[in-house]
Amino acid sequence: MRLVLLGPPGSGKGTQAARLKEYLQVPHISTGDLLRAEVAAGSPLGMQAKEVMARGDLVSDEILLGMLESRFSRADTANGFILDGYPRNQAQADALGVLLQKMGKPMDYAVQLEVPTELLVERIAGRAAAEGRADDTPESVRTRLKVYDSQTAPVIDYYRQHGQLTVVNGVGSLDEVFSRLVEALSPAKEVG
Ligand code: B4P
Repeated sequence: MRLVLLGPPGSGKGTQAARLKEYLQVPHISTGDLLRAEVAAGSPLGMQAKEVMARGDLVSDEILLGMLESRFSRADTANGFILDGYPRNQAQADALGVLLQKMGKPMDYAVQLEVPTELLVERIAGRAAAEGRADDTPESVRTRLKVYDSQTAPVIDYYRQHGQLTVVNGVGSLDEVFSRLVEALSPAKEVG
């Protein structure tokens, strides 16, 4: 199954994708994780991305598309993938459409995790205390939420207009949200 997980920062995309990957037996591709790995490795790409990410802004579309093409070329994506964190703007949504069409592998599902803003802020503050991620500072979180509203929310409307969107309530325990996702995806899992 080829699944795109959408939702604001803190909505649980990364958290749920880690569980869904076991359930669906397909790899979890997080553009945030790919970028953080580049930063940790100190690669030229990572050096370019580091500041942008810490501020909470989006890394360039060109870098993201190159990273994604290279990840999709790996054999483990043959039976599908869970894409988490991409697309984040309309240009990325268009690029993803073209890329999947070129590969002859259309997307099966775009799932939006819906969570109210107050709860997002609370969850990210919890992670900041536990993990100290460089972009979980209050200032960066404000920027990330603004960027989401202005650039990523329109992508959700785009998938809705194309009849490709499934909305899942992301409020509740990790198990509750996971059960809702499994239920929402079950017709697609049956047809493979
Ligand atoms: P991401 O890594 O995608 O970061 P994120 O949006 O915060 O989501 P994440 O998946 O990590 O968190 P989750 O909601 O699971 O992006 C980071 C940065 O990378 C971006 O700002 C940007 O700079 C760059 N980037 C990434 N993709 C890009 C792209 N396509 N284009 C350009 N730039 C890009 O979880 C958050 C917290 O909530 C966790 O602590 C978790 O434990 C908690 N939580 C989750 N579910 C919960 C629940 N049900 N109850 C309680 N807590 C819960």
